[in-house]
Amino acid sequence: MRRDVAQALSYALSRGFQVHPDALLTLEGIEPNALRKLIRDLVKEKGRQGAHHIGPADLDEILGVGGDEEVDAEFEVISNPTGRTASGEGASGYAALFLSRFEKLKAIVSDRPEAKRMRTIQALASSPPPPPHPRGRREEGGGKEEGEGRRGGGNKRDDDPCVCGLVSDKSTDRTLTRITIDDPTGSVDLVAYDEGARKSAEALFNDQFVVARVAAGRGGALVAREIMSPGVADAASRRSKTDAYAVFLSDLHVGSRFFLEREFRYLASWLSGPDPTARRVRFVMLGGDVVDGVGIYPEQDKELLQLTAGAQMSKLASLLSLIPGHIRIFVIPGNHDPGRRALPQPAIPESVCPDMYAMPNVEMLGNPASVSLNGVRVTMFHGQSADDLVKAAPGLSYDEPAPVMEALLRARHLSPVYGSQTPIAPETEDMLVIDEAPDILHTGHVHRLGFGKYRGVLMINSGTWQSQTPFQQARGIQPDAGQAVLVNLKTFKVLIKDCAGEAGPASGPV
Ligand code: D5M
Ligand code: FE
Ligand code: ZN
Repeated sequence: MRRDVAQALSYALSRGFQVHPDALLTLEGIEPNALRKLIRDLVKEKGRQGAHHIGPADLDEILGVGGDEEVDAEFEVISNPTGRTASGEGASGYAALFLSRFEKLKAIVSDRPEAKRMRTIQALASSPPPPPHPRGRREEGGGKEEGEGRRGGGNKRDDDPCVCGLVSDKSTDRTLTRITIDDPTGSVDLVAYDEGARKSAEALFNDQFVVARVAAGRGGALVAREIMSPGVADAASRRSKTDAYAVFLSDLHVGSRFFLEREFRYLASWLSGPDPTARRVRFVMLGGDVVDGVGIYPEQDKELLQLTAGAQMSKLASLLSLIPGHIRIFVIPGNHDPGRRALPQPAIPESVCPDMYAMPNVEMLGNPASVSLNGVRVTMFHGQSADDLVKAAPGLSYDEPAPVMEALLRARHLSPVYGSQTPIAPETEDMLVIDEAPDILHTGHVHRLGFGKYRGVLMINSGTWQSQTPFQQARGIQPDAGQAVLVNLKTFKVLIKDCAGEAGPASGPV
């Protein structure tokens, strides 16, 4: 217990008061300076009433807790895979998934300038662009770069045809990068020579959607002069009219011996307390791995306190019930949570957590899901695909989540790589395409805090509430644990509530 809380308690006890344990939790959330005055006022007031018991309701009354009335708390679920999953079978199922991916993304780029010059791969093969202008080649010095050779030749870049498709192969050597892209009409090999195109080609992920501006090269080759990922348009983000806050958390891993229960309780009591920011919090977003699960990795039971998924979920429900009821809590699953493992994941099923579904302020959603909070569009995704991206791109790492999130927004897909680590179900609709750019993208999974802005999208990777596990230690993963991320939905200012630091040193290992 914090020293000042212990002092406040002994002050109340010395005057013949009993203090309910839940009231103590609230006291833990009050700043030390305010606490002394508060306990004296309370003892005086209750003494006048002839009562000698201090409960949570007394504190709520004196603190005026219940949230500031003038802060809006409107929400709407915009997209949620629960009840919409309709997996196909085997190869034909995946063909339908990739067709859906292609069509959705082609529609997304249909308002871009390149769209006017878009051809199908079949049309490009049957009437390829004209060969490089001879004079241009001479000027380039022996035609060392076919694509660039046309520059001096008078052919305007605006005339180049474009194709789009999903990347099915990529290879790179000293002088060029080759990519193969597929659309429903066929497949084409493109080579990228010049620096800009090569850089873009090298940053592509397998199975991601891409647009290429092409020209004829030597010997019938097709040159990619420009390679464009769909990305998101640079738009002003939608904002809340009032100073409502959302708290972003993920990877609680309730059930694990390493779950930071004390720090989480500290956060819940802070949210219940008088702090002016806490009183404006209206939403809590849980980005998956809410429990540690069962049988997720070998010999996991040695690291568990609750040995069944049901017991872990009940424990989570009891902890979430410490968060005031006027705060709405959104929960999506991650790779540790009960339910389907392949993306998109429906919500954690009711059968394993009836008490979560019974809570009036909890919304159980699938992964990924998008919600509007006071008009601000938030896309939540656990972030499993970070494993694939970190493996595929030498420039990306587990330590820095923001560049990984940016790569997802550029690809306009939450899990572009098929057949690597992240399991993806053969849905007839690809629900992992980012149909509409969010104002906030929230991910977790890598257990690190990370923030960034990409074209007006606020990117938040929200760390963890689990201390370093033996697996993470072996991998050199240093988690950011017990840090709550708060966002003012009107200003988009980000605050970090360091619950690990403020809750004080742990009393000892569990
Ligand atoms: O992920 C916990 C941490 O471990 C997170 O930093 C990602 C990392 N992780 C998860 N799976 C792997 C594999 N297979 N290789 C390397 N790193 C991994 P969690 O989902 O909580 O177990
Ligand atoms: Fe996790
Ligand atoms: Zn995870």
